[in-house]
Amino acid sequence: MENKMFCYQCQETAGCVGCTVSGVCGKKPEVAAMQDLLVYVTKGLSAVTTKLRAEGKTVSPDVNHLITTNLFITITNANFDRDAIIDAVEKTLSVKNALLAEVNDKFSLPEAAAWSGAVSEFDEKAAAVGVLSTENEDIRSLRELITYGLKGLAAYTKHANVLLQDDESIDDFLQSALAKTLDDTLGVDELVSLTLETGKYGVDGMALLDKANTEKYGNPEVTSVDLGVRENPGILISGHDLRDLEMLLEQTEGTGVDVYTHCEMLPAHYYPAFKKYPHFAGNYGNAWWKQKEEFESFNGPVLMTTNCIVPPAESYKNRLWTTGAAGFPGCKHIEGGYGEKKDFSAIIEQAKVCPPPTELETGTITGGFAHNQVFALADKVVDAVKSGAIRKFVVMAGCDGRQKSRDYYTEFAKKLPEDVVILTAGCAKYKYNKLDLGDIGGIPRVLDAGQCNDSYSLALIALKLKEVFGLDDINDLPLAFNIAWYEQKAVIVLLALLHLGVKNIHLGPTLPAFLSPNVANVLVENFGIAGIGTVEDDLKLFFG
Ligand code: SF4
Ligand code: SF3
Repeated sequence: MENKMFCYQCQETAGCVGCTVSGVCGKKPEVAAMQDLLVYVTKGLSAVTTKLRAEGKTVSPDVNHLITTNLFITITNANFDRDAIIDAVEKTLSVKNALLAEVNDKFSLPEAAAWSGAVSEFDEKAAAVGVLSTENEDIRSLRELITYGLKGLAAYTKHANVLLQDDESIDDFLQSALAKTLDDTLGVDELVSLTLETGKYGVDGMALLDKANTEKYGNPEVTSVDLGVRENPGILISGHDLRDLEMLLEQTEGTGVDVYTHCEMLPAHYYPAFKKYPHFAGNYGNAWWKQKEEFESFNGPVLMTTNCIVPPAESYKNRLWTTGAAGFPGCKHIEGGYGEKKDFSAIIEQAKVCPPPTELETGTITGGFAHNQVFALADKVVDAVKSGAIRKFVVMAGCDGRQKSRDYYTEFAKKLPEDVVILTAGCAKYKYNKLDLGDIGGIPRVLDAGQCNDSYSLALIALKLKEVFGLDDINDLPLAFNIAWYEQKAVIVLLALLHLGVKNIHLGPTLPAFLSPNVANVLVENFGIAGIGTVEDDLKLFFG
Protein backbone atom coordinates (compact mmCIF):
# COMPACT_ATOMS: atom_id res chain seq x y z
CA MET A 1 0.00 0.00 0.00
CA GLU A 2 1.33 3.43 -0.90
CA ASN A 3 2.32 5.28 2.22
CA LYS A 4 0.81 8.64 1.44
CA MET A 5 -2.10 10.75 2.54
CA PHE A 6 -3.31 14.30 2.48
CA CYS A 7 -5.50 15.68 5.23
CA TYR A 8 -5.81 19.30 6.36
CA GLN A 9 -9.17 19.28 8.01
CA CYS A 10 -8.14 20.16 11.56
CA GLN A 11 -6.21 22.94 13.27
CA GLU A 12 -3.28 20.71 14.19
CA THR A 13 -2.53 19.71 10.60
CA ALA A 14 1.21 19.26 10.06
CA GLY A 15 3.06 22.53 9.51
CA CYS A 16 -0.31 24.28 9.16
CA VAL A 17 -0.33 22.89 5.60
CA GLY A 18 -1.41 19.24 5.62
CA CYS A 19 -0.65 15.83 7.10
CA THR A 20 1.07 13.80 4.39
CA VAL A 21 3.00 11.03 6.12
CA SER A 22 0.82 10.30 9.13
CA GLY A 23 -1.73 12.38 10.98
CA VAL A 24 -0.64 14.54 13.89
CA CYS A 25 -3.82 13.04 15.43
CA GLY A 26 -2.43 9.53 14.95
CA LYS A 27 -4.46 8.74 11.83
CA LYS A 28 -2.45 6.41 9.60
CA PRO A 29 -2.40 6.73 5.78
CA GLU A 30 -4.39 3.52 5.34
CA VAL A 31 -7.13 4.91 7.60
CA ALA A 32 -7.01 8.33 5.95
CA ALA A 33 -7.49 6.62 2.58
CA MET A 34 -10.62 4.79 3.70
CA GLN A 35 -12.00 8.01 5.21
CA ASP A 36 -11.44 9.76 1.86
CA LEU A 37 -13.26 6.93 0.13
CA LEU A 38 -16.09 7.01 2.66
CA VAL A 39 -16.57 10.73 2.06
CA TYR A 40 -16.52 10.10 -1.70
CA VAL A 41 -19.11 7.30 -1.70
CA THR A 42 -21.26 9.24 0.77
CA LYS A 43 -21.23 12.15 -1.66
CA GLY A 44 -22.15 9.71 -4.43
CA LEU A 45 -25.07 8.38 -2.38
CA SER A 46 -26.11 11.97 -1.66
CA ALA A 47 -26.14 12.78 -5.36
CA VAL A 48 -28.49 9.82 -5.82
CA THR A 49 -30.81 10.80 -2.95
CA THR A 50 -30.87 14.39 -4.17
CA LYS A 51 -31.87 13.22 -7.63
CA LEU A 52 -34.55 10.94 -6.18
CA ARG A 53 -36.04 13.84 -4.24
CA ALA A 54 -35.98 15.97 -7.40
CA GLU A 55 -37.93 13.20 -9.11
CA GLY A 56 -40.55 13.32 -6.35
CA LYS A 57 -39.49 10.18 -4.51
CA THR A 58 -38.90 9.87 -0.79
CA VAL A 59 -35.67 8.97 0.97
CA SER A 60 -35.93 6.88 4.14
CA PRO A 61 -34.63 8.08 7.53
CA ASP A 62 -32.29 5.05 7.53
CA VAL A 63 -30.51 6.45 4.49
CA ASN A 64 -30.33 9.92 6.06
CA HIS A 65 -28.84 8.38 9.20
CA LEU A 66 -26.30 6.39 7.20
CA ILE A 67 -25.09 9.62 5.58
CA THR A 68 -24.77 11.58 8.83
CA THR A 69 -23.04 8.68 10.57
CA ASN A 70 -20.58 8.28 7.69
CA LEU A 71 -19.59 11.93 7.88
CA PHE A 72 -19.30 11.72 11.66
CA ILE A 73 -16.94 8.74 11.29
CA THR A 74 -14.56 10.95 9.31
CA ILE A 75 -14.43 13.81 11.84
CA THR A 76 -11.03 14.29 13.46
CA ASN A 77 -10.33 11.82 16.26
CA ALA A 78 -13.63 9.96 15.93
CA ASN A 79 -12.74 6.69 14.22
CA PHE A 80 -9.34 5.12 13.57
CA ASP A 81 -10.66 1.66 12.69
CA ARG A 82 -9.95 0.89 9.03
CA ASP A 83 -12.07 -2.27 9.05
CA ALA A 84 -15.07 -0.42 10.46
CA ILE A 85 -14.65 2.28 7.81
CA ILE A 86 -14.41 -0.35 5.05
CA ASP A 87 -17.68 -1.84 6.34
CA ALA A 88 -19.25 1.62 6.14
CA VAL A 89 -18.05 2.06 2.54
CA GLU A 90 -19.46 -1.34 1.55
CA LYS A 91 -22.80 -0.64 3.20
CA THR A 92 -23.00 2.76 1.54
CA LEU A 93 -22.27 1.29 -1.90
CA SER A 94 -24.91 -1.36 -1.45
CA VAL A 95 -27.56 1.17 -0.34
CA LYS A 96 -26.55 3.51 -3.14
CA ASN A 97 -26.68 0.80 -5.82
CA ALA A 98 -30.19 -0.15 -4.74
CA LEU A 99 -31.37 3.47 -4.82
CA LEU A 100 -29.65 4.15 -8.13
CA ALA A 101 -31.94 1.61 -9.74
CA GLU A 102 -34.89 3.85 -8.82
CA VAL A 103 -33.45 6.97 -10.52
CA ASN A 104 -35.02 7.83 -13.89
CA ASP A 105 -32.46 10.35 -15.10
CA LYS A 106 -29.12 8.68 -14.44
CA PHE A 107 -27.18 10.59 -17.07
CA SER A 108 -26.74 13.82 -15.16
CA LEU A 109 -25.34 12.10 -12.06
CA PRO A 110 -21.66 12.57 -11.13
CA GLU A 111 -19.10 9.81 -11.38
CA ALA A 112 -19.24 9.19 -7.61
CA ALA A 113 -22.90 8.21 -7.93
CA ALA A 114 -22.10 5.57 -10.53
CA TRP A 115 -18.89 4.18 -9.04
CA SER A 116 -18.96 0.86 -7.24
CA GLY A 117 -16.19 -1.57 -6.49
CA ALA A 118 -15.01 -4.54 -4.43
CA VAL A 119 -12.92 -4.12 -1.28
CA SER A 120 -9.82 -5.07 -3.29
CA GLU A 121 -10.33 -1.93 -5.38
CA PHE A 122 -10.87 0.47 -2.48
CA ASP A 123 -7.29 1.62 -1.99
CA GLU A 124 -6.75 2.42 -5.63
CA LYS A 125 -9.98 4.37 -5.79
CA ALA A 126 -9.27 6.16 -2.51
CA ALA A 127 -5.96 7.42 -3.90
CA ALA A 128 -7.79 9.05 -6.79
CA VAL A 129 -10.58 10.79 -4.88
CA GLY A 130 -8.85 12.52 -1.95
CA VAL A 131 -8.79 16.24 -1.24
CA LEU A 132 -6.08 16.96 -3.82
CA SER A 133 -8.16 15.49 -6.63
CA THR A 134 -9.69 18.96 -6.99
CA GLU A 135 -6.92 20.87 -8.73
CA ASN A 136 -8.05 24.49 -8.50
CA GLU A 137 -7.04 25.59 -5.01
CA ASP A 138 -9.96 27.98 -4.48
CA ILE A 139 -12.57 25.44 -5.57
CA ARG A 140 -10.83 22.83 -3.44
CA SER A 141 -10.78 25.21 -0.48
CA LEU A 142 -14.49 25.98 -0.76
CA ARG A 143 -15.47 22.36 -1.35
CA GLU A 144 -13.55 21.31 1.75
CA LEU A 145 -14.85 24.23 3.84
CA ILE A 146 -18.39 23.16 2.94
CA THR A 147 -17.64 19.46 3.48
CA TYR A 148 -16.14 20.13 6.92
CA GLY A 149 -19.09 22.31 7.87
CA LEU A 150 -21.38 19.48 6.77
CA LYS A 151 -19.40 17.01 8.87
CA GLY A 152 -20.06 19.20 11.90
CA LEU A 153 -23.71 19.54 10.94
CA ALA A 154 -23.95 15.76 10.50
CA ALA A 155 -22.53 15.19 13.98
CA TYR A 156 -25.08 17.50 15.61
CA THR A 157 -27.90 16.06 13.52
CA LYS A 158 -26.92 12.54 14.55
CA HIS A 159 -27.10 13.47 18.23
CA ALA A 160 -30.63 14.78 17.65
CA ASN A 161 -31.54 11.69 15.60
CA VAL A 162 -30.57 9.29 18.41
CA LEU A 163 -33.09 11.19 20.53
CA LEU A 164 -35.60 10.40 17.77
CA GLN A 165 -35.78 13.92 16.41
CA ASP A 166 -35.34 14.28 12.66
CA ASP A 167 -35.66 17.28 10.40
CA GLU A 168 -35.98 16.22 6.78
CA SER A 169 -35.11 19.72 5.54
CA ILE A 170 -31.67 19.47 7.18
CA ASP A 171 -30.96 16.05 5.65
CA ASP A 172 -32.24 17.26 2.31
CA PHE A 173 -29.89 20.26 2.38
CA LEU A 174 -26.94 18.29 3.73
CA GLN A 175 -27.21 15.76 0.93
CA SER A 176 -27.76 18.30 -1.82
CA ALA A 177 -24.77 20.32 -0.59
CA LEU A 178 -22.59 17.19 -0.52
CA ALA A 179 -23.67 16.48 -4.08
CA LYS A 180 -22.81 20.04 -5.11
CA THR A 181 -19.22 19.58 -3.94
CA LEU A 182 -18.94 17.06 -6.80
CA ASP A 183 -20.36 19.43 -9.39
CA ASP A 184 -17.65 20.80 -11.67
CA THR A 185 -20.00 23.41 -13.15
CA LEU A 186 -20.11 25.33 -9.85
CA GLY A 187 -17.58 28.15 -9.55
CA VAL A 188 -16.28 30.23 -6.67
CA ASP A 189 -19.36 32.47 -6.38
CA GLU A 190 -21.81 29.59 -6.20
CA LEU A 191 -19.65 27.79 -3.66
CA VAL A 192 -19.32 30.91 -1.50
CA SER A 193 -23.14 31.13 -1.47
CA LEU A 194 -23.36 27.45 -0.59
CA THR A 195 -20.91 28.00 2.27
CA LEU A 196 -23.16 30.68 3.74
CA GLU A 197 -26.24 28.55 3.22
CA THR A 198 -24.47 25.77 5.11
CA GLY A 199 -24.26 28.22 8.03
CA LYS A 200 -28.02 28.66 7.96
CA TYR A 201 -28.48 24.91 8.29
CA GLY A 202 -25.85 24.92 11.00
CA VAL A 203 -28.19 27.13 13.04
CA ASP A 204 -31.10 24.81 12.24
CA GLY A 205 -29.07 21.71 13.16
CA MET A 206 -27.98 23.15 16.50
CA ALA A 207 -31.56 24.30 17.17
CA LEU A 208 -32.82 20.78 16.45
CA LEU A 209 -30.29 19.29 18.86
CA ASP A 210 -31.08 21.91 21.50
CA LYS A 211 -34.76 21.01 21.20
CA ALA A 212 -34.00 17.27 21.34
CA ASN A 213 -31.77 17.65 24.41
CA THR A 214 -34.00 20.01 26.37
CA GLU A 215 -37.26 18.20 25.59
CA LYS A 216 -35.76 14.94 26.76
CA TYR A 217 -33.50 16.04 29.61
CA GLY A 218 -34.86 19.45 30.65
CA ASN A 219 -33.22 22.85 30.42
CA PRO A 220 -29.67 23.09 31.76
CA GLU A 221 -29.52 24.91 35.07
CA VAL A 222 -26.72 26.38 37.16
CA THR A 223 -24.89 23.42 38.63
CA SER A 224 -21.83 22.84 40.70
CA VAL A 225 -19.94 19.75 39.49
CA ASP A 226 -17.57 17.73 41.69
CA LEU A 227 -14.03 17.31 40.40
CA GLY A 228 -12.89 14.81 43.02
CA VAL A 229 -13.39 11.05 43.19
CA ARG A 230 -15.36 8.61 45.33
CA GLU A 231 -14.46 5.21 46.69
CA ASN A 232 -16.36 3.00 44.24
CA PRO A 233 -15.02 1.78 40.93
CA GLY A 234 -16.10 4.02 38.08
CA ILE A 235 -16.84 4.28 34.37
CA LEU A 236 -15.67 7.39 32.57
CA ILE A 237 -17.83 8.53 29.68
CA SER A 238 -16.49 10.96 27.09
CA GLY A 239 -17.66 12.51 23.82
CA HIS A 240 -20.93 14.28 23.16
CA ASP A 241 -23.72 11.67 23.12
CA LEU A 242 -26.21 12.30 25.93
CA ARG A 243 -28.39 9.33 24.98
CA ASP A 244 -25.45 6.99 25.57
CA LEU A 245 -24.92 8.60 28.96
CA GLU A 246 -28.57 8.14 29.84
CA MET A 247 -28.44 4.42 29.00
CA LEU A 248 -25.20 4.01 30.95
CA LEU A 249 -26.66 5.74 34.02
CA GLU A 250 -29.74 3.53 33.88
CA GLN A 251 -27.73 0.35 33.56
CA THR A 252 -25.21 1.20 36.29
CA GLU A 253 -27.91 2.04 38.84
CA GLY A 254 -27.51 -0.11 41.95
CA THR A 255 -24.38 -1.88 40.67
CA GLY A 256 -21.92 -0.12 42.96
CA VAL A 257 -20.24 1.46 39.93
CA ASP A 258 -20.09 5.27 39.68
CA VAL A 259 -20.23 7.22 36.43
CA TYR A 260 -17.93 10.17 35.77
CA THR A 261 -17.93 12.54 32.81
CA HIS A 262 -14.89 13.51 30.79
CA CYS A 263 -14.23 16.48 28.47
CA GLU A 264 -17.35 17.36 26.41
CA MET A 265 -19.59 15.18 28.58
CA LEU A 266 -19.14 17.58 31.54
CA PRO A 267 -22.22 19.66 30.59
CA ALA A 268 -24.45 16.59 31.07
CA HIS A 269 -24.37 17.46 34.77
CA TYR A 270 -26.31 20.64 34.02
CA TYR A 271 -29.40 18.75 32.79
CA PRO A 272 -32.12 18.09 35.40
CA ALA A 273 -32.79 14.56 34.11
CA PHE A 274 -29.35 13.27 35.08
CA LYS A 275 -29.36 14.75 38.58
CA LYS A 276 -31.56 12.00 39.91
CA TYR A 277 -28.77 9.43 39.69
CA PRO A 278 -26.85 9.32 42.98
CA HIS A 279 -24.01 7.44 41.30
CA PHE A 280 -23.45 10.22 38.72
CA ALA A 281 -20.31 11.22 40.55
CA GLY A 282 -18.70 14.21 38.83
CA ASN A 283 -16.24 15.19 36.15
CA TYR A 284 -12.82 13.59 35.88
CA GLY A 285 -9.94 15.26 34.09
CA ASN A 286 -9.75 17.89 31.44
CA ALA A 287 -9.97 18.36 27.68
CA TRP A 288 -9.48 15.42 25.31
CA TRP A 289 -5.79 15.86 24.64
CA LYS A 290 -4.79 15.06 28.22
CA GLN A 291 -6.51 11.68 28.10
CA LYS A 292 -3.38 9.52 27.99
CA GLU A 293 -2.44 10.41 31.56
CA GLU A 294 -5.98 10.79 32.79
CA PHE A 295 -7.40 7.55 31.38
CA GLU A 296 -4.41 5.78 32.90
CA SER A 297 -5.13 7.13 36.37
CA PHE A 298 -8.88 6.67 36.07
CA ASN A 299 -8.22 2.94 36.53
CA GLY A 300 -11.63 1.85 35.20
CA PRO A 301 -13.29 1.55 31.79
CA VAL A 302 -13.66 4.57 29.54
CA LEU A 303 -16.48 4.83 27.00
CA MET A 304 -15.87 7.09 23.99
CA THR A 305 -19.22 8.04 22.46
CA THR A 306 -17.71 10.35 19.80
CA ASN A 307 -14.47 12.24 19.19
CA CYS A 308 -11.93 13.04 20.53
CA ILE A 309 -9.94 9.80 20.87
CA VAL A 310 -6.18 9.90 21.30
CA PRO A 311 -4.60 6.58 20.22
CA PRO A 312 -4.47 4.73 23.56
CA ALA A 313 -1.44 3.34 25.35
CA GLU A 314 -1.36 -0.47 25.62
CA SER A 315 -1.62 -0.11 29.40
CA TYR A 316 -5.27 0.99 29.24
CA LYS A 317 -6.33 0.01 25.74
CA ASN A 318 -8.34 -2.96 27.04
CA ARG A 319 -10.32 -0.49 29.17
CA LEU A 320 -11.14 1.82 26.24
CA TRP A 321 -14.54 1.17 24.63
CA THR A 322 -16.22 2.89 21.71
CA THR A 323 -19.78 3.24 20.50
CA GLY A 324 -21.69 5.08 17.76
CA ALA A 325 -19.47 6.70 15.12
CA ALA A 326 -16.36 6.29 17.27
CA GLY A 327 -13.94 3.43 16.79
CA PHE A 328 -10.39 2.32 17.44
CA PRO A 329 -8.82 -0.93 16.22
CA GLY A 330 -8.44 -3.42 19.05
CA CYS A 331 -10.90 -1.58 21.31
CA LYS A 332 -14.29 -3.15 21.89
CA HIS A 333 -17.23 -1.44 20.22
CA ILE A 334 -20.79 -1.41 21.61
CA GLU A 335 -23.40 -1.60 18.86
CA GLY A 336 -26.89 -0.14 18.95
CA GLY A 337 -29.11 1.50 16.37
CA TYR A 338 -31.51 4.43 16.52
CA GLY A 339 -34.18 3.81 19.13
CA GLU A 340 -32.45 0.65 20.35
CA LYS A 341 -31.17 0.06 23.82
CA LYS A 342 -27.40 -0.49 23.92
CA ASP A 343 -26.05 -3.17 26.21
CA PHE A 344 -23.29 -1.78 28.42
CA SER A 345 -23.16 -4.81 30.74
CA ALA A 346 -19.67 -5.87 29.62
CA ILE A 347 -18.29 -2.43 30.51
CA ILE A 348 -20.03 -2.54 33.88
CA GLU A 349 -18.62 -5.99 34.62
CA GLN A 350 -15.14 -4.76 33.76
CA ALA A 351 -15.59 -1.73 36.02
CA LYS A 352 -16.51 -3.92 38.99
CA VAL A 353 -13.07 -5.53 39.06
CA CYS A 354 -11.13 -2.28 38.57
CA PRO A 355 -9.76 -0.11 41.38
CA PRO A 356 -11.53 3.22 41.97
CA PRO A 357 -10.15 6.26 40.14
CA THR A 358 -7.03 7.99 41.45
CA GLU A 359 -7.80 11.52 42.57
CA LEU A 360 -6.53 14.24 40.24
CA GLU A 361 -8.00 17.26 41.94
CA THR A 362 -10.69 18.31 44.38
CA GLY A 363 -13.29 21.06 44.44
CA THR A 364 -16.05 21.96 42.03
CA ILE A 365 -16.71 23.92 38.88
CA THR A 366 -19.92 25.68 37.99
CA GLY A 367 -21.74 25.69 34.66
CA GLY A 368 -25.18 25.43 33.15
CA PHE A 369 -25.58 28.88 31.63
CA ALA A 370 -27.49 27.80 28.54
CA HIS A 371 -30.14 30.09 27.07
CA ASN A 372 -33.05 29.25 29.35
CA GLN A 373 -31.01 29.72 32.51
CA VAL A 374 -29.45 32.97 31.29
CA PHE A 375 -32.86 34.30 30.24
CA ALA A 376 -34.05 33.58 33.79
CA LEU A 377 -31.18 35.75 35.02
CA ALA A 378 -31.68 38.34 32.27
CA ASP A 379 -32.71 41.21 34.58
CA LYS A 380 -29.58 40.75 36.66
CA VAL A 381 -27.36 40.58 33.58
CA VAL A 382 -28.98 43.59 31.92
CA ASP A 383 -28.74 45.64 35.12
CA ALA A 384 -25.05 44.76 35.40
CA VAL A 385 -24.48 45.94 31.83
CA LYS A 386 -26.50 49.13 32.33
CA SER A 387 -24.71 50.00 35.55
CA GLY A 388 -21.36 49.41 33.89
CA ALA A 389 -20.46 46.55 36.27
CA ILE A 390 -20.15 44.39 33.14
CA ARG A 391 -18.41 46.30 30.37
CA LYS A 392 -18.24 43.60 27.80
CA PHE A 393 -18.71 39.91 27.06
CA VAL A 394 -16.26 37.83 25.12
CA VAL A 395 -17.35 34.60 23.44
CA MET A 396 -14.51 32.10 23.82
CA ALA A 397 -16.32 28.99 22.64
CA GLY A 398 -14.86 26.15 20.57
CA CYS A 399 -12.27 23.44 20.94
CA ASP A 400 -9.19 22.81 23.01
CA GLY A 401 -6.04 21.23 21.63
CA ARG A 402 -2.55 20.22 22.62
CA GLN A 403 -0.52 22.92 20.93
CA LYS A 404 1.51 25.13 23.23
CA SER A 405 0.25 28.21 21.39
CA ARG A 406 -3.14 27.56 23.00
CA ASP A 407 -1.75 28.81 26.31
CA TYR A 408 -2.77 32.11 24.73
CA TYR A 409 -6.36 31.41 25.84
CA THR A 410 -5.39 30.81 29.48
CA GLU A 411 -3.33 33.98 29.53
CA PHE A 412 -6.03 35.93 27.75
CA ALA A 413 -8.61 34.80 30.34
CA LYS A 414 -6.30 35.59 33.25
CA LYS A 415 -5.51 39.08 31.98
CA LEU A 416 -9.04 40.06 30.98
CA PRO A 417 -10.23 43.31 32.54
CA GLU A 418 -12.24 42.45 35.65
CA ASP A 419 -15.45 43.87 34.21
CA VAL A 420 -15.44 41.42 31.28
CA VAL A 421 -17.40 38.14 31.30
CA ILE A 422 -16.48 35.05 29.23
CA LEU A 423 -19.27 33.19 27.44
CA THR A 424 -18.11 29.70 26.58
CA ALA A 425 -19.17 26.34 25.15
CA GLY A 426 -17.19 23.35 23.92
CA CYS A 427 -13.98 21.90 25.29
CA ALA A 428 -12.16 25.22 24.76
CA LYS A 429 -13.37 26.05 28.29
CA TYR A 430 -10.77 23.80 29.91
CA LYS A 431 -8.15 26.43 29.19
CA TYR A 432 -9.69 28.69 31.87
CA ASN A 433 -12.65 27.07 33.63
CA LYS A 434 -10.63 26.09 36.66
CA LEU A 435 -9.05 29.52 37.16
CA ASP A 436 -10.52 31.54 39.96
CA LEU A 437 -11.87 34.43 37.91
CA GLY A 438 -14.54 35.37 40.46
CA ASP A 439 -17.90 36.92 39.74
CA ILE A 440 -19.53 40.25 39.06
CA GLY A 441 -22.38 40.83 41.50
CA GLY A 442 -23.04 37.09 41.67
CA ILE A 443 -22.65 36.52 37.91
CA PRO A 444 -19.64 34.21 37.38
CA ARG A 445 -17.02 35.59 35.00
CA VAL A 446 -17.01 32.31 33.06
CA LEU A 447 -20.50 31.40 31.90
CA ASP A 448 -20.41 27.87 30.48
CA ALA A 449 -23.39 27.10 28.23
CA GLY A 450 -22.35 23.49 27.56
CA GLN A 451 -20.96 21.45 24.67
CA CYS A 452 -19.70 22.97 21.41
CA ASN A 453 -23.20 22.64 19.89
CA ASP A 454 -24.47 24.78 22.76
CA SER A 455 -22.76 27.69 21.02
CA TYR A 456 -26.32 27.92 19.77
CA SER A 457 -27.26 29.02 23.29
CA LEU A 458 -24.63 31.76 23.15
CA ALA A 459 -26.13 32.97 19.87
CA LEU A 460 -29.62 33.03 21.42
CA ILE A 461 -28.26 34.95 24.41
CA ALA A 462 -26.65 37.49 22.07
CA LEU A 463 -29.90 37.86 20.12
CA LYS A 464 -31.83 38.33 23.38
CA LEU A 465 -29.42 41.05 24.53
CA LYS A 466 -29.78 42.73 21.15
CA GLU A 467 -33.55 42.78 21.64
CA VAL A 468 -33.38 44.00 25.25
CA PHE A 469 -31.03 46.83 24.33
CA GLY A 470 -33.13 47.72 21.27
CA LEU A 471 -30.23 47.34 18.83
CA ASP A 472 -30.59 46.72 15.09
CA ASP A 473 -27.30 44.93 14.67
CA ILE A 474 -25.84 42.09 16.74
CA ASN A 475 -22.43 43.68 16.14
CA ASP A 476 -23.42 46.74 18.18
CA LEU A 477 -23.54 44.67 21.37
CA PRO A 478 -20.71 44.92 23.88
CA LEU A 479 -19.61 41.51 22.68
CA ALA A 480 -16.36 40.23 21.16
CA PHE A 481 -15.66 36.82 19.60
CA ASN A 482 -12.35 35.11 20.26
CA ILE A 483 -12.97 31.54 19.23
CA ALA A 484 -10.65 28.53 19.37
CA TRP A 485 -11.12 25.80 16.81
CA TYR A 486 -9.74 22.32 16.31
CA GLU A 487 -12.07 19.99 14.45
CA GLN A 488 -14.96 20.23 12.01
CA LYS A 489 -17.76 20.91 14.48
CA ALA A 490 -16.12 24.25 15.11
CA VAL A 491 -16.39 24.87 11.36
CA ILE A 492 -20.18 24.58 11.43
CA VAL A 493 -20.33 26.76 14.56
CA LEU A 494 -18.30 29.40 12.72
CA LEU A 495 -20.48 29.23 9.60
CA ALA A 496 -23.59 29.44 11.80
CA LEU A 497 -22.29 32.60 13.46
CA LEU A 498 -21.53 34.13 10.06
CA HIS A 499 -25.08 33.31 8.98
CA LEU A 500 -26.39 35.14 12.06
CA GLY A 501 -24.51 38.22 10.91
CA VAL A 502 -21.69 38.15 13.45
CA LYS A 503 -18.65 40.06 12.22
CA ASN A 504 -15.04 40.39 13.33
CA ILE A 505 -14.69 36.90 14.76
CA HIS A 506 -11.14 36.12 15.82
CA LEU A 507 -10.21 32.53 15.16
CA GLY A 508 -7.19 30.76 16.57
CA PRO A 509 -4.71 29.59 17.42
CA THR A 510 -4.12 29.46 13.64
CA LEU A 511 -6.39 30.04 10.67
CA PRO A 512 -7.50 26.89 8.84
CA ALA A 513 -4.95 25.49 6.39
CA PHE A 514 -7.84 24.64 4.06
CA LEU A 515 -8.58 28.31 3.42
CA SER A 516 -6.78 29.30 0.23
CA PRO A 517 -5.50 32.90 0.20
CA ASN A 518 -8.44 33.97 -1.98
CA VAL A 519 -11.06 32.24 0.14
CA ALA A 520 -9.48 33.64 3.30
CA ASN A 521 -9.74 37.08 1.68
CA VAL A 522 -13.44 36.64 1.06
CA LEU A 523 -13.92 35.90 4.77
CA VAL A 524 -11.72 38.80 5.83
CA GLU A 525 -13.35 41.32 3.53
CA ASN A 526 -16.96 40.34 4.06
CA PHE A 527 -16.92 39.23 7.68
CA GLY A 528 -13.81 40.73 9.23
CA ILE A 529 -12.53 37.27 10.22
CA ALA A 530 -9.09 37.55 11.76
CA GLY A 531 -6.54 35.40 13.52
CA ILE A 532 -5.17 36.03 16.97
CA GLY A 533 -2.18 38.18 17.92
CA THR A 534 -0.38 38.41 21.22
CA VAL A 535 -2.47 38.44 24.39
CA GLU A 536 -1.53 42.06 25.07
CA ASP A 537 -2.32 43.28 21.57
CA ASP A 538 -5.62 41.43 21.48
CA LEU A 539 -6.68 42.71 24.89
CA LYS A 540 -6.03 46.23 23.63
CA LEU A 541 -7.90 45.51 20.41
CA PHE A 542 -10.95 44.07 22.17
CA PHE A 543 -11.16 46.23 25.26
CA GLY A 544 -9.18 49.39 24.52
FE1 SF4 B 1 -3.80 15.77 10.28
FE2 SF4 B 1 -5.90 16.81 11.52
FE3 SF4 B 1 -6.23 15.28 9.36
FE4 SF4 B 1 -5.44 14.21 11.70
S1 SF4 B 1 -7.41 15.20 11.22
S2 SF4 B 1 -4.61 13.76 9.67
S3 SF4 B 1 -4.10 15.86 12.47
S4 SF4 B 1 -5.25 17.29 9.45
FE1 SF3 C 1 -13.58 19.26 21.81
FE2 SF3 C 1 -12.79 17.19 20.36
FE3 SF3 C 1 -13.95 20.26 19.41
FE4 SF3 C 1 -17.20 19.55 20.99
S1 SF3 C 1 -13.90 17.12 22.17
S2 SF3 C 1 -15.31 20.57 21.10
S3 SF3 C 1 -12.18 19.23 20.08
